[in-house]
Amino acid sequence: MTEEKIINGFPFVSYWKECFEQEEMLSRSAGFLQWMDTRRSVRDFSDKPVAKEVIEHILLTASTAPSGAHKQPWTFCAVSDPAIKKQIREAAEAEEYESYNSRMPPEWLADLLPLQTDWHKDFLEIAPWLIIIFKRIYEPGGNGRKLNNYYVQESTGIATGFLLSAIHNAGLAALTHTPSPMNFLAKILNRPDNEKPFLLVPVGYPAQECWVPKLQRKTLDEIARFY
Ligand code: IYR
Repeated sequence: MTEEKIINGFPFVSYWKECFEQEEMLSRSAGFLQWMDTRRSVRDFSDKPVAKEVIEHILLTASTAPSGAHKQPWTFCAVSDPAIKKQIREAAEAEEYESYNSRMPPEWLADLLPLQTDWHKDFLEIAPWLIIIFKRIYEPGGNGRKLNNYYVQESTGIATGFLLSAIHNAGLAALTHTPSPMNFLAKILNRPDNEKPFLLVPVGYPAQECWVPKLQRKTLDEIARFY
């Protein structure tokens, strides 16, 4: 049972968490690794609809992420309206066309070759949902006052990680898409000045025929140092 008490004038609740014996901990951590390792960034989506309630659960899961001073400095815009998706695709493709043809240096283009990406972004109209994550760089405090948020970039990044995990857990696929520059998203979605686009995540079922690059993840030796 949750207990409550006041510490220095502020409400606290007792925290209880199920703990596991060593053996179960090992098998759970290995199982989660195996499951998360099946997540891939997908560019070939099916247009099969996904229930709004599923998206609501995914967004609420993302919003369980920790954040600086618990300010939760994020807004998620979930778009299923075909007319808005079309607008987003057209604006994204216009930026991406410029990027691929004149803005990205040869080294960057060479790094992207194994992914076989280009400026065409059909998935922005095909995927049933586009989730656009905005970081809230401040909170409007009334009378033009701006209230602080903290570690906005880190907090929004963590929430996005939770979002991607929740999408994967639901059995859906996603892409972390970064059209650059992204300001057109704030305009199309009519977002206020305190919100800046962070990432565009198409969500849906993978297409019946869906290909992803054959990638290798770094080994533990390459990513970790134990002290
Ligand atoms: N934003 C472009 C280019 C791109 C950049 C990186 I770094 C990628 O990992 C993949 C793509 C695009 O989405 O095509």
